[in-house]
Amino acid sequence: MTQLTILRYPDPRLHTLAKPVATVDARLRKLAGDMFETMYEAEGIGLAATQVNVHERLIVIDVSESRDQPLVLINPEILWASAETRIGDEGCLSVPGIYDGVERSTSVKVQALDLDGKLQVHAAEGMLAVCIQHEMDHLIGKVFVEYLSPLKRNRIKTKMLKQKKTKSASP
Ligand code: GNR
Ligand code: NI
Repeated sequence: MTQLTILRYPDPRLHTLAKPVATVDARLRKLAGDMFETMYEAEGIGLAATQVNVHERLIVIDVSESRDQPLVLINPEILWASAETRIGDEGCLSVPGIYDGVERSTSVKVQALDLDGKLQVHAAEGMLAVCIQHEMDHLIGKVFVEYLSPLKRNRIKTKMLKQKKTKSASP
């Protein structure tokens, strides 16, 4: 297993459009395993391949308290999203320390391949529905701060760039 490096906003690579996964093979299973290790270590509830600089449609998720309900979504597509929405605070491993409200559908139906290459349909609500929508945005190069006002987004950008400077300057 290998810890992967998570790209930090405003890294332009976070805005890359991911390509569909061509084949579900050993390489992909290894990548999914490494993404779970990286996500659990960072105490996140989801991670999109985009965030580890792999531009393929692959997401790993675990929204359970007990951290023992891993879910892999390969080539995910939203089949249905509820008209009912809710504004909830979101965070992102690529934008550490920032939390703000984002409006999302409260429930979604999504189809995706699993690690056996089988097509599965998932009905999701609550935190899982939010997480799926957040991760699928990453695959199209979208970070949640893009839903915030330009003023907030620019403040976040400046804060992140300052943190980066301090980090590279520290001994
Ligand atoms: O760990 C995460 N928590 C979270 C909280 C609210 C809404 C979305 C998320 S996803 C985030 C992990 C992450 O950045 N995934 O891309
Ligand atoms: Ni994120």
